[in-house]
Amino acid sequence: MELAGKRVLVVGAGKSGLSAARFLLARGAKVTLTDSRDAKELHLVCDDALQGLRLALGAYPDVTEGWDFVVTSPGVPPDIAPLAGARKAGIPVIGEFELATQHAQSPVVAITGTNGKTTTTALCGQIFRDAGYKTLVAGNIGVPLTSEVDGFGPDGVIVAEVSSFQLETATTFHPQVAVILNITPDHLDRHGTMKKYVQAKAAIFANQKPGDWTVLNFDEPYTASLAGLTRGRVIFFSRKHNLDRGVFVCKGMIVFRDGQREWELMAASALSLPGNHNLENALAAGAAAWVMGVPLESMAKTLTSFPGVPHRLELVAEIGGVRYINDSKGTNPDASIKALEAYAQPIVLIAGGRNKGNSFADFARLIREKVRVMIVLGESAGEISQAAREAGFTDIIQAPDLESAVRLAYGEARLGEIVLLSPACASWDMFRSYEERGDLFRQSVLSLVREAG
Ligand code: UMA
Repeated sequence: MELAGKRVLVVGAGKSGLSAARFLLARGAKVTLTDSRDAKELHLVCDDALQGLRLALGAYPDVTEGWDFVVTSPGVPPDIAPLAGARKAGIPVIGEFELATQHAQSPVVAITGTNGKTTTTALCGQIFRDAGYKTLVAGNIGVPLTSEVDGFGPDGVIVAEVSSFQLETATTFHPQVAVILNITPDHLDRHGTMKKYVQAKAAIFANQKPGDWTVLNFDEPYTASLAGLTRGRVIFFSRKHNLDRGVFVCKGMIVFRDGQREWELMAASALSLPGNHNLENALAAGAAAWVMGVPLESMAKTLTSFPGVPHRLELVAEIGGVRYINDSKGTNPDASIKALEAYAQPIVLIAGGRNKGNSFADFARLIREKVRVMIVLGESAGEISQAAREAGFTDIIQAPDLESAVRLAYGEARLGEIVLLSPACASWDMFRSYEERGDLFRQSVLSLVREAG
């Protein structure tokens, strides 16, 4: 799409909005950036790339006329009045991610799912890099695609983490490989129903053609059920079942089978990342890279050496025989269940934050099994404590903030145990992002390391 001279309203002055504004300005568009928050709250710093940007902060401008199209940020609900008004007035509304993909020249491997998308995206990107591909990793992983897509060219591969929010505002997005890792209840406060959430995820393959690939989790009912809806070629991955065609675990070995021949890649136990959920992430990343032609030998090397991503079961330190793990990216109960399941040792758990409309019942049952002491904080402290008590677990301490929670955990943890920050909730009640929460956990643990000498 030719952008020069186009009048564009960008909604949301976070990472995505600012990046979209820079991208559009560089192409000669006339850009206005709006946000419900005012300049003071936003602490906006305008760099050279934002020269010529008009601002409408603190309140949205009239969206019904004067715009060729609107670019919105993933965190802005698509049904808020200004966006609904623009659509009603016939003004196209697209997401920042959609804008970027309209200008992407290299094939896209897109990865979505309720949990594991960041790890799988980073791992898949590393598989391509190690195999010698020119690789761009971007999207929901924290790097808006508009900030990187310019000049990347047609001779590489783009590995994109895509959220349901980004998919909701994607209209023409067409990945050559679409991966859905799993779909369990999350973001129901935004999507309303599970049906709508599944629909948003399924949009990842809506524009695929028969030559494309759709990688789906065979073991997970919502995801497997989507196989009949894609026009792409389906390739399943499975941790539990042997497949005629796909990537799966058989007698402890990771196996690739193309319908006729099969290849044993490596022992599942040799993966560098812990836990069954990471095994699933590795199967999915492997399947995506395999259909794009990455040699299996190179893949095995990456899978045994990949160090993981920050805030996701990240080992911060070991103090006095206790390991401190930062899983701040555990922003829903399902993610935190996977974190608890990844360890055999007793756990001192730090949990709580903003509940995104989820039930804590299953999480609480696993807490009773795996956790020795739970330290709760944030808006949902009471709700999580109640769910735990109902499940028969009562060793609960309430902390006023994260630094105190880490100190309390330090006092409680015994030799050989794990102190795990896995909140099962979003960070937005106390922090700007899960990264900020995880960084503070890391700093608090590292100051204990210094004190311990
Ligand atoms: N805003 C409005 N009106 C609204 C709502 C928000 O003006 O009704 C404004 C806010 O005041 C704020 C801005 O919008 O200034 C924030 O936009 P945003 O929430 O889209 O945040 P970004 O900084 O652009 O970050 C987004 C993703 N955030 C969300 O989807 C909530 C980041 O994913 C992503 O890394 C980034 O784009 C780059 O692509 C984070 C996330 O939590 C990690 N994602 C969710 C998840 O993984 O579960 C989906």
